[in-house]
Amino acid sequence: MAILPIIETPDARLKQISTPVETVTDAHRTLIADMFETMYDAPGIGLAAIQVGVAERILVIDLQREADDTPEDADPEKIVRVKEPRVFINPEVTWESDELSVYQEGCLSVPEMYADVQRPAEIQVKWLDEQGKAHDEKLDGLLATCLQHEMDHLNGVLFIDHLSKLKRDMLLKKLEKLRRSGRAA
Ligand code: GNR
Ligand code: NI
Repeated sequence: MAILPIIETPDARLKQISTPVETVTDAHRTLIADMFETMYDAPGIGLAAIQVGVAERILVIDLQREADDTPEDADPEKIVRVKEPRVFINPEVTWESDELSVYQEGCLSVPEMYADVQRPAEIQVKWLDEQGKAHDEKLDGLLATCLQHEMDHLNGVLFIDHLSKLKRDMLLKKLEKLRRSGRAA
């Protein structure tokens, strides 16, 4: 297993359209294991292969929600998170709700910037898992939001592309300033 470097905007690779996986191989499964390790380390709740430089339609998600029995005043270091790793290969949205939901999104490729994004609240999605097995499910909540964010990456789209040019340029300027002021890496 390995923690891979995460590509950040304005790297042109993030604009690439990723290609479908024809057959899921051991090499893909190794990449997926490395993607989980990279995502947990970041930390993040999702990661698309292109964010580690691989232009294939593969993404991983783990919402890592807090265990239901976590006390309100729990020490942040000790909060137990429920691990629920999910792999999506060649995901396709076949239906989306008219109802929208707004979520304050962030992205490991646009570090430390956050903005509200509106997306369909519910989606019907089909995909393959790491064994090549087909799935078809209706998803909602943060999982639907995160999956749409990740699927955007497969099409070269970042969450900031959903904002007005004014707002996007503002966030990119802020990020540039943060980098100049000596943000690590
Ligand atoms: O860690 C992440 N958090 C997040 C929050 C709201 C909506 C989407 C995301 S995905 C992001 C990790 C990432 O950049 N995935 O591509
Ligand atoms: Ni992202």
